[in-house]
Amino acid sequence: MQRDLPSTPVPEGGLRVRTVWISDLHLGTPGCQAQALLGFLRHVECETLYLVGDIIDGWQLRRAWYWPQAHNDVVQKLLRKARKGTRVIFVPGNHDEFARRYAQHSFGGVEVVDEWIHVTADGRRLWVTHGDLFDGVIQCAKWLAHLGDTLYGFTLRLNRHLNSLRARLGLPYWSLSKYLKGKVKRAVSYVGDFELAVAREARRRGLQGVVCGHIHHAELREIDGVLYANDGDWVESLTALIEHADGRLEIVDWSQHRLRAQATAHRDPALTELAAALRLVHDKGSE
Ligand SMILES: [Mn+2]
Repeated sequence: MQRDLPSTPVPEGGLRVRTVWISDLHLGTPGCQAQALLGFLRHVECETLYLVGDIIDGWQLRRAWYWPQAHNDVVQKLLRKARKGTRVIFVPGNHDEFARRYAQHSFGGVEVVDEWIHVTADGRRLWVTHGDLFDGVIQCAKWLAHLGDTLYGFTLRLNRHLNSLRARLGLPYWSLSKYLKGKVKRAVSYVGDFELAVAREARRRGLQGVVCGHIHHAELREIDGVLYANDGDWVESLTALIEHADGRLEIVDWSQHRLRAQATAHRDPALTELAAALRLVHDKGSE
């Protein structure tokens, strides 16, 4: 079905695009950067908005209720977009898996689906999925990565105690830290493994690419002949994936976008320079 871009005016420095994908908002947790997200939602108009999972963090809310006004505002803003003519499609993730049982239903104009196939303006078929189906065993190594970072010293001490115990039991020396370091190394390759697994599945399904979230790591590149796109998150990186009217895809880094927009609006050379410098750093970092 051909849809017209919503006629709602876009504020200065805003974006009018065909499609927007956002995920991993984690509403209901202190980590969610709701104000930045609100800023983004106010500055973007699109035909279709995909919510690619981990929108509301049901896991955290079950533990402790955290729901400030800004989080409410985000939900209201999303519903308002749906009312005003944007097609809003919600693909639940693991943190909002409670919504999966409502797949094929619609709430306040928001369509809930398990997964989706998006067709770009230039005819590419992209599988839209949160991506949690692919982490399986590796999640454990991810947890160990944090352990490796912060508790390395502790691990070494534990290692000593463990081995004096092992010695008393007549068992040979076994290096816990070495074991953990091996795990950490695997965690570093976690992102790569994840990307490869998701891309392969997209290809197996005969699609030209995939759009997912889950690992809080925005990315847009070709893997094994298919397009791998990850829209990032609104906890750490404040990123979204957009599709322009001609089908071109792009990652929007919202904090940098705002900085550039402000620099242009004020014609402030210092800000322009800062924006350019940050851009450089970011580009280097993403190599
Ligand atoms: Mn997730």
